[in-house]
Amino acid sequence: MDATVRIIGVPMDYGANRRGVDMGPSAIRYGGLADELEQAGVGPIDAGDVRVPRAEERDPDADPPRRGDAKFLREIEDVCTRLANRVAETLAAGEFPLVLGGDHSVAIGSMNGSSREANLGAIWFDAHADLNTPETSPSGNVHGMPLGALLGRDVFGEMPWAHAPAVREDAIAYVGLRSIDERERELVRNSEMTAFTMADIDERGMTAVVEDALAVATDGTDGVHVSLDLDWLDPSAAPGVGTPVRGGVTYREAHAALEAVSRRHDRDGVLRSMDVVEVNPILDERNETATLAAELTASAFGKRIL
Ligand code: B3U
Ligand code: MN
Ligand code: MN
Repeated sequence: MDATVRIIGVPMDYGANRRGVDMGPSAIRYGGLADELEQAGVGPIDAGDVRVPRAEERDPDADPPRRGDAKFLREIEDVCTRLANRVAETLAAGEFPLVLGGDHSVAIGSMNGSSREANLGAIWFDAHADLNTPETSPSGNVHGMPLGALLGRDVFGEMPWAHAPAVREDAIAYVGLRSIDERERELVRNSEMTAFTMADIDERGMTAVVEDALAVATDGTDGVHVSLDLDWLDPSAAPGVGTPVRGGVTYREAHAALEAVSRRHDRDGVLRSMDVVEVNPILDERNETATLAAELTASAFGKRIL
């Protein structure tokens, strides 16, 4: 990575119904992110955190937190709008935006900002498909909806802060899916996105799958956003997440995946923005998930064993 990396923390847990992922940015910094990035040969600038109003500060007479069937959607709109501006400004200054979540709803802001001046592809490293909308969500939690929002599905089509028309549906590739809601299954099947599940990784190996995902995400786009949800990993390697799902990728497979991203970036500079989300230090064991998040980010940016 030759650009200066600008770290933008987003201590938000509204999309996960307030469960502790708001402490993710601190935990990832404490887990050694700056050191790791330096070992990758990257000069990071820590821009601090985007302000996330605490739920306790809300006007008690304001609308209830639910709007439709999406919890805290108004708060998420406010944070994501400001995050999108920060990401767009970072890119305009020739720097690389690295967004630390927070729950996965922050990707709505990162990708809106990153796609303002570019057609954007994406790689979605996640156990979940995150394609729900308020109409299909079983939980009402917006962290299960960021792709539904970005692609303007259902009510999100009328929300310009959420819908990002320059995010190219046919240039989004999932890697590592293994937990899809019943109604979401058809949505994924009928979408233009490419889905590589855990079964694909079992059969073909991580490196081949990620190289294919990169081919999808770079085809006809100006750059690639990498969205790394730590619940993509097996809970034995990353216990500190809100919704662990067993049968995930191993520690070594995860590094291999992000090293493949980095190799491709070295060849043709495809990476444009990244977020690292869903680290929950309350549920973690000795900050190991946050430390892994820092290490995997360094692998994506060029850290090598030798
Ligand atoms: N698909 C479920 C569960 C979920 C999605 N993302 C996370 N959990 N982290 C939902 O609530 O939409
Ligand atoms: Mn997710
Ligand atoms: Mn997930």
